Amino acid sequence: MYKKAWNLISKSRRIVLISHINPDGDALGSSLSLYPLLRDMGKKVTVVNVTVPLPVRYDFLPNFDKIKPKLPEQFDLLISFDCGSFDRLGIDRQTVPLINIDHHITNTLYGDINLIDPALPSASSVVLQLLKENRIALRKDVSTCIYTALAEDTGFFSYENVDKRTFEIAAELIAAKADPSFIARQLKERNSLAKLRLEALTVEKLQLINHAMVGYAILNLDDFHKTGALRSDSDACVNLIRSLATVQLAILFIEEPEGYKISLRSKENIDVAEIALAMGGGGHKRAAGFNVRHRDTQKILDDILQKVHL
Ligand SMILES: [Mn+2]
Repeated sequence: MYKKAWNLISKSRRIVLISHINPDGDALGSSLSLYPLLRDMGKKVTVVNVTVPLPVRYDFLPNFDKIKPKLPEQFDLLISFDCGSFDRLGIDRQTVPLINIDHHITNTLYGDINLIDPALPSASSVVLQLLKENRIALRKDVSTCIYTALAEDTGFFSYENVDKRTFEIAAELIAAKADPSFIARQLKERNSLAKLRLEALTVEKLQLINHAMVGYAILNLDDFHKTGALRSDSDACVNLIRSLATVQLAILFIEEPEGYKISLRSKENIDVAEIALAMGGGGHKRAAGFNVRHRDTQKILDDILQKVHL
């Protein structure tokens, strides 16, 4: 499959690299990682993410400023990154071939070629595998993007998806000039005051139920206006809820114009991917999410709790 994918890439002239809406470090890192390589192969490459504005915390990634919010007029190959289902790309169906590069266990295999490996800790690790299988040499701009995506998706090498192989991948990337300390500083020590205020508000609004094993908070549109925080800042908020000692399941309701986005995080005993999938979303065992198109938060909470055995 990796050979077949690279053959298709080699044959294509105008390539679009696209990642999921409300992108995280893996989405942007993995899509940007191929940009300089394909461009230097003489391809016309466009990196697309339909989210505006993009989370600025990733602005240190090489070629971040090249990301466009819209598809170009013409292209002959689409490659998607870190995206479990086609609708999360935020674009219409296309007639050109699609290579789907991902590691979500819930991936719907919507590509013509699907490079999916749920055993890998990041979509960027699947990209690395693609490069290795095809003997493409790493370089600093590429390894920086792949490492950033890996660090973000493993909670800086702390989640359950971390194993010996994760560190071997990291070591390869560091050997190819990715700078762990530089990347960690960019991601961890450039918080906005707005984000810290949103975190404070989350703690203020935190509700604990089921013997404090479930923690949830509801962030309204007004909370984002009031603090000036971006939607992407809410990832840190749901992780903050999970960080409480008693919490096994963290739920964050993020209000949207037509309903809520629900972010789920868990510790060792609860599979939130299963819950999210049952609610029409997807994700990983310990981090997943879904969307609802109504505002009955009590019903959403009941639906979630019904699927959990505490
Ligand atoms: Mn990912």
